[in-house]
Amino acid sequence: MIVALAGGVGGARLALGLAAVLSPSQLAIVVNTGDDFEHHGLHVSPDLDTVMYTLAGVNNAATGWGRAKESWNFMAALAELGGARWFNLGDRDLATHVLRSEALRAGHSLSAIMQTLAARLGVRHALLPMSDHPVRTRVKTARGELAFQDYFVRERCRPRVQGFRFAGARGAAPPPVLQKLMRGGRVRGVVICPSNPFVSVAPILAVPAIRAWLKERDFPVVAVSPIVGGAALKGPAAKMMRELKHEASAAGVARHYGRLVDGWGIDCAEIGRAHV
Ligand code: FO1
Repeated sequence: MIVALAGGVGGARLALGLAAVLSPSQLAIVVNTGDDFEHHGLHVSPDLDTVMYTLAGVNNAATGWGRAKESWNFMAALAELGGARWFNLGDRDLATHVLRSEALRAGHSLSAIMQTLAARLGVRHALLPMSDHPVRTRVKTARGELAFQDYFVRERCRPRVQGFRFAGARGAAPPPVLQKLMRGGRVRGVVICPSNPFVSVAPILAVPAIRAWLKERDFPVVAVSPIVGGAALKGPAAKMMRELKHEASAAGVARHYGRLVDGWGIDCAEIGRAHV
């Protein structure tokens, strides 16, 4: 069994590639939930939904989030009534948030809900939140601490970052299915997908049992660099690296992960740039 650790778009793309060559009994995907937040009374799980929609083949490739063939009547009606417009919820995507919020309120776990929703979209691989407990990425900036979506969407990643905090991580446990996998001795390797090291992968590694499991591992960890030619595949990873005084290169990412990673997949464009 291979376990992939994934965040947003970059993670979803590699997860799709792995799912094309590994069967559901050979691959499980652990997804970041640090970006999750409550919006209009709905529980939004951006990275889980991006991976789910991508594996189901219904993702919106143009935006990198939400669903394909989307319409925006809800947002238009929201604007008409004076609702907040900074976070766009498509009409099709809205169904996911409504059903997930309803099920969470009924006491179901996030992992059980995602298993049901993913199965209904025809996804057969295990899509596992890093925890059923809430973990929220908080972005420390020169303008104070921001909730992740406020930084990423409302402020469009403009504030200079000074660091991150993962509220709730200390008390968070992996979901039961993942705990069983971690104890089962069937894992032959972990792949860290080309996701943002700071806000997509770090929250997963902040779950104590996951970090300890990787530290005491008896299997290899391979990572794919999210930085190609000094830029991120998508999103603010390179900007964050520069603001945190890391070299925005595959070598800089490798130094960031240190001994947690045994082997790297990097783009040839990076070889000339890597100051190892
Ligand atoms: N990102 C944006 O930049 N603008 C949006 O309006 C937006 C809406 C949105 C709705 C649902 C969803 O699952 C994701 C959405 N995202 C949007 C992306 C989201 O902020 C990011 O996917 C992650 O949180 C970072 O990977």
